[in-house]
Amino acid sequence: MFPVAISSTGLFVPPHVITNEELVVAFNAFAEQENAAHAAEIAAGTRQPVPLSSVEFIEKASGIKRRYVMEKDGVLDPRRMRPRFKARPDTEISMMAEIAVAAARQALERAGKTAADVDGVICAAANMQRAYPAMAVEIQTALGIQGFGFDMNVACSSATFGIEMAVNAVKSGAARAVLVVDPEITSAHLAWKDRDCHFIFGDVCTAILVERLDNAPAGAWEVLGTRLLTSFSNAIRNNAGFMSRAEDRDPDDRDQLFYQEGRRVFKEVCPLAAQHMTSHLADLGFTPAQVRRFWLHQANLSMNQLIARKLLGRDATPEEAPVILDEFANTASAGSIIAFHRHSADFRAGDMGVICSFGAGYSIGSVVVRRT
Ligand code: CO8
Repeated sequence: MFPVAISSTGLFVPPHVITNEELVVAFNAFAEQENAAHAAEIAAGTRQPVPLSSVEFIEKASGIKRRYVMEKDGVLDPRRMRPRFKARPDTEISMMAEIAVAAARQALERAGKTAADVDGVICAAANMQRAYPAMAVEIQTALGIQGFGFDMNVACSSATFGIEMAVNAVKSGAARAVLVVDPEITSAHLAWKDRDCHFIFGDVCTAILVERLDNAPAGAWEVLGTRLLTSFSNAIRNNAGFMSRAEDRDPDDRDQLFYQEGRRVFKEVCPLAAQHMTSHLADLGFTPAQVRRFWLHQANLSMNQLIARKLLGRDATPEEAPVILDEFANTASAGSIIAFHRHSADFRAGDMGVICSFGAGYSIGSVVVRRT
């Protein structure tokens, strides 16, 4: 068995920003347009009006202030309310692969490595843009990596679950190094017309290079342990899939996009995530108090504050549980990795931290790392 490290991370930030103000103006224009079109039914009481959204609610309920997206005009067009992507011919790199290659190149460069040092690519994300060929194979080939690639989806926990797969491959000697990439184009499966969730998500891509510790650069992050947990729940779902066509479903049917019971998720997932990290740390011989930083999944600010309080028995400082969702919103599996990418340079050798994701499934994944 080989000791394993996270050598580096990479981050692709999409070209467009949507502020809460812009988002709410577009949503409210859509709501007013819908309500005007159905004024008679609303007056007759046979239809509920679309309620208005507000910047104050979004910031207070979630902590989100803006999000990055691959395309914003379609999202902000009240007659459309979804991104406008141009279909690419099969001869062109696909969008998910393109942003994954950008994040992966940055991770390789930061570790001083090239494609020749890597044996595999795992594309781990909450949704894949096609059934096959696997996104990972396209990304692997575009990067010039010899070896293997495969896709996996555990929603918001895809990245941490992907890290565990990569760690196992490197630990066993099956691969010298594996790149985990998390291209999250959440804007294409978010229900922008639903006031309860239209503000939640943003697009991004992260990459993580997992290597044998003896090959990793100075300052790499030794992986002390990984732990995964799943427990089935209908509280966060998206029913779109290859059977939708056979079911004569409309792509706009509400259940063909992200939907959730947000309050229930909040109540059920917070204790699970705190318990998961506490028991994972205990089995490695540590307590939460010995951890310098928790890079938590970024879904909701109060959720992270509550989890950190359950872990530490007091409020966490911004240094102990850094927040990036104000800038990025919820980026599904990429959130905890962005937090790690942005807030880890100040660690000294020997400092310990935990990357933890939680989300649909339910799924929880934790990765305990120590700076070398
Ligand atoms: N503007 C104004 N008012 C609003 C709005 C709005 N936009 N939305 C709701 N309200 C109103 C409601 O109607 C309600 O009114 P009333 O009290 O009169 O009924 C009131 O505000 C309160 O509503 P909620 O109870 O719903 O509000 P919460 O305080 O619970 O906040 C949140 C809602 C922010 C959604 C919160 O519940 C939350 O963040 N929960 C956790 C969610 C979470 O972590 N989900 C994880 C999902 S991510 C994942 O696993 C990956 C999925 C794959 C990615 C999908 C990409 C698209």
